Amino acid sequence: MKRVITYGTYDLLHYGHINLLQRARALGDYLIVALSTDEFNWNSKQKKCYFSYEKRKKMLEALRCVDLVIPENNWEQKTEDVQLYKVDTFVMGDDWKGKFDFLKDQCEVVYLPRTPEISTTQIKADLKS
Ligand code: C2G
Repeated sequence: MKRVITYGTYDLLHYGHINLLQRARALGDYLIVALSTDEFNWNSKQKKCYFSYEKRKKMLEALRCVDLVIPENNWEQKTEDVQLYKVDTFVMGDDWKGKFDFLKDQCEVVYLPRTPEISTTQIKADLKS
């Protein structure tokens, strides 16, 4: 079984996220999503989530392409996660291109093109206008 992992906040889940998750899942047989906790988002990513971790987790778990959701508590856990979950492929959108190449000695590292026209920032801006 080929195991894939990806990381993110996934707040205001939108079709750009879904595109990424479906492509990530298609690279293997089992997709793990390491979901940024509220604390990690606030303390390390300066992101205030609209939906709590539990609500974001529930939405991701409802997706057919997602097999497991685990917490992302810090930037440093990726190496351990890849070992612990026996990950074959690490996937991120290409806005992160190159940032996680240090994992290449543990697993395949794949950066997928982002869905260009959609972002949570854009959604919030559109709702204000
Ligand atoms: N994404 C995408 N297309 C978009 C928006 C996002 O493909 N229009 C991808 C991102 O590239 C990322 C994933 O969807 O791979 C989740 O995006 P975010 O929730 O914004 O995640 P981010 O804040 O980048 O956190 O340790 C890594 C971080 O947790 C990544």
